[in-house]
Amino acid sequence: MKLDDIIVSKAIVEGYMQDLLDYMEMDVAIGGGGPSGITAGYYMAKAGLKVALFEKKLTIGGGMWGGGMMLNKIVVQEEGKRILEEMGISSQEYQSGYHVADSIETVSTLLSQATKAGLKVFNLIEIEDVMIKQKGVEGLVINWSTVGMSGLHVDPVTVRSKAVVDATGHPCEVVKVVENKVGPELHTKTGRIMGEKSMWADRAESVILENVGEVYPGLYVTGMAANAAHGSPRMGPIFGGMLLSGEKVAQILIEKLK
Ligand code: 48H
Repeated sequence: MKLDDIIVSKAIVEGYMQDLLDYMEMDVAIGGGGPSGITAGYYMAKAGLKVALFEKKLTIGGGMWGGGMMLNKIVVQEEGKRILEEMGISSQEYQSGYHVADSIETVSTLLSQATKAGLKVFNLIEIEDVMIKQKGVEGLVINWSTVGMSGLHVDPVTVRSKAVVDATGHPCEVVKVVENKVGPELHTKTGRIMGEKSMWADRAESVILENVGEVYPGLYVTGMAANAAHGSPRMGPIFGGMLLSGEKVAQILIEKLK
């Protein structure tokens, strides 16, 4: 077969633009491609919602690739083992209730399952703002990550969604944007981002599911962003809460939107 370079280029440009146009309007837009965002996307896509995930980095997987201190293993407690099994991720029981999995297998399998279920992933795109109208948050304002990195003054574009999920981890970037715009109106105890507290895995993992939910009309939190918004501790390299909180936000939105 004789190859035409221009056909290769056209295939990429047309294919990408079709996807982007298709996702100008969707049910749920997820910000951040760590374990909680991918898991949320998996369950929502599986339930038939139209859902896209926007990740500012080249790679998807957030803080999971490096396990604990670059030792690429993660621990999942008993409650989260069910999700590892559903995804087809292998793990070994280290001590009763502590399951160890390979972080590379976990990220790659989660992502594979989520995209096969119908989650659309856009990498290299940064969320720089949200669209707030009468109903609350009604979409995301996005730009190429490289625009922000290079400090270029280039205006973003906007995508519409019925709900937005902040899965940006420790910095809870989307909630931060909303707090900056609306002031102390968040559905937290103080109306503001309360900030993550110091390491306490047991407490962090037991409160995370209570923290998952709507923090402003149309804006939901999951994963580490949920604990950061509500002032709960961090948990280190135990990932059951990330998987379970992704599932929980998906359950809330499936019930609301289906
Ligand atoms: C687009 C963005 C933006 C933006 C950030 O940090 P993550 O892995 O998030 P979680 O909550 O799924 O998982 C947290 C976990 O990895 C972790 O850090 C744990 C358990 N820590 C405990 C501890 O004690 O340290 O992923 C968030 C993703 C990243 O890939 C970011 O690049 C991305 O969000 N992101 N994407 N637009 N503005 N901001």
